[in-house]
Amino acid sequence: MKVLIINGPNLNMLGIREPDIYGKETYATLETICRDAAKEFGFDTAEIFQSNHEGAIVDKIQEAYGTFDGIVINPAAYTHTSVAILDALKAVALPAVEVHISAVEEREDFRQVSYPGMACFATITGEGLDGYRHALQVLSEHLLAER
Ligand code: CA2
Repeated sequence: MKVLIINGPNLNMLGIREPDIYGKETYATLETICRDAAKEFGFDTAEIFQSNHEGAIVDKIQEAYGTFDGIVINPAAYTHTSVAILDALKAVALPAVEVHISAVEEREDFRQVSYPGMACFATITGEGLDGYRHALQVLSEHLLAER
């Protein structure tokens, strides 16, 4: 099983600013959490990709077609704006889980819509960086049940 983990804009700043919302852990820690959890839940390959550019994220999702079995995605601010990322997820039709570090449902009105989430079979919010471990567990269970 191969998983692609995608992180959107500014998540590379984790641990540097806004620790009250996103915690004190750095992006490097997030990568370690993802690699360890991917192994734990039976993924042979876990590629972790971060970009601040919408088109680069769309390109990466397209490249996943035929290469990866599933996607875990935190589109960050593009969550609330990007029909392009939604369309890319729909186009590749890979099982995808959306993850957010914060409890977006308890935040501002503009965070109450998720376009990419409309193409995801599960959404995990408000669990901090552990949410990525949870997302990988949910994706693994889904892929194993599909076999
Ligand atoms: O809670 C999440 O994971 C979000 O996807 C994070 C996004 C936000 O726009 C979404 O509404 C919810 C923001 C990511 C920015 O990350 C930063 C990390 C450290 C310092 C500043 C920003």
